[in-house]
Amino acid sequence: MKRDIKKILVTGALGQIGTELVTALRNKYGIENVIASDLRPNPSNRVAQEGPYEVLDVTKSDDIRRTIIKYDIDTIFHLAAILSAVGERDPHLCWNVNMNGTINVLDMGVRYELARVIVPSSIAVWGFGVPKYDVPQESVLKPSSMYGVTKVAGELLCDYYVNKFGLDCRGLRYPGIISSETLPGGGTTDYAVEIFYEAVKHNYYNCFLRSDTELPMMYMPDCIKATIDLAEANFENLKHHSDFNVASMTFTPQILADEIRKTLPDFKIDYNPDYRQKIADSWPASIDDSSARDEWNWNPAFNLSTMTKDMLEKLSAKHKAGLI
Ligand code: NAD
Ligand code: AKB
Repeated sequence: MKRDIKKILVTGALGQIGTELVTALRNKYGIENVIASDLRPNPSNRVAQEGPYEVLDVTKSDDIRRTIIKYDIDTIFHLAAILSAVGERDPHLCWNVNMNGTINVLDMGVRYELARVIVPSSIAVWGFGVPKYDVPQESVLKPSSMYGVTKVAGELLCDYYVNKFGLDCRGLRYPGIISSETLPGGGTTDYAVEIFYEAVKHNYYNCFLRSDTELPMMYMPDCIKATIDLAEANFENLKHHSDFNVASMTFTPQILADEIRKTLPDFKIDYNPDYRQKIADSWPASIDDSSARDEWNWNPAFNLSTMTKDMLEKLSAKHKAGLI
């Protein structure tokens, strides 16, 4: 069994998190040591221009096998997935990519004795019937979305591979991730990213969730820090493996709009909830992340006000430069 992180493969690397995780990993481990992969051939995306990039469909285990051998991979950050909103529109696609993709990655992890496999989970593991606030690490997992079903099964599968095959597999339950680099790929928390783009471009946003929908969120720099910190944590210190709660901030669309108005006083918002409201209503508002704090010193840096200020600065600069 390899132990060190030296040669990394990132699946789903063209997505919202992948584009920024690949850059952070390349800064840390060296450009040539981080292989980005996704479905699209010849993408214009920075991660594919700056360093190694492979076309890799996670539902095809031969694609994964070929890439592990080609680059002598020892660590996989498995980000390829179908998120909640797209998953509700196409549940079979969601099941196929999230479940078959994950078991293919885990099987290759065992076969090639990888040092580590990191598989993100989500607040989507919860459904109705858990407390709305400070959901504990150990809690009932009864999601009502197909995405949530695959995330619960994915966590259980990863823990099974830890116990059955001794594979070092780790995962964390991200809240909604907010970022200014790549747009999100079809989730329920996407409103908290779209609102910033629309505020900067049009001073107006038509929100697909109700004004009082409270959800846990996290700014991308904290998401990247959490992911790399967990990947690098000492295995012996971990009592949990694939299901760490990680929290940062909680707000509603109305609270976020009020925060944006501190910089853009004329910003206006309307609320026209669609099918995503039902998914959001099934998720908790805040979570207890004391296990992550205790086991690998998790501690977020951003809050609502610092995140909003940073997002508006970054997107205003992009807008002025004609990039958005
Ligand atoms: P995203 O939708 O932005 O990106 C996913 C990427 O996976 C896309 O680039 C897509 O092309 C790729 N992909 C889809 N099917 C594939 C396949 N068969 N083979 C290879 N690639 C495929 O997602 P993200 O936001 O970057 O999410 C990354 C991980 O984090 C996922 O596991 C997701 O469930 C989890 N997560 C994300 C958030 C969030 O708010 N972004 C929150 C909680 C959990
Ligand atoms: C989604 O909304 O589907 C994701 C998530 C919270 O997992 N952002």
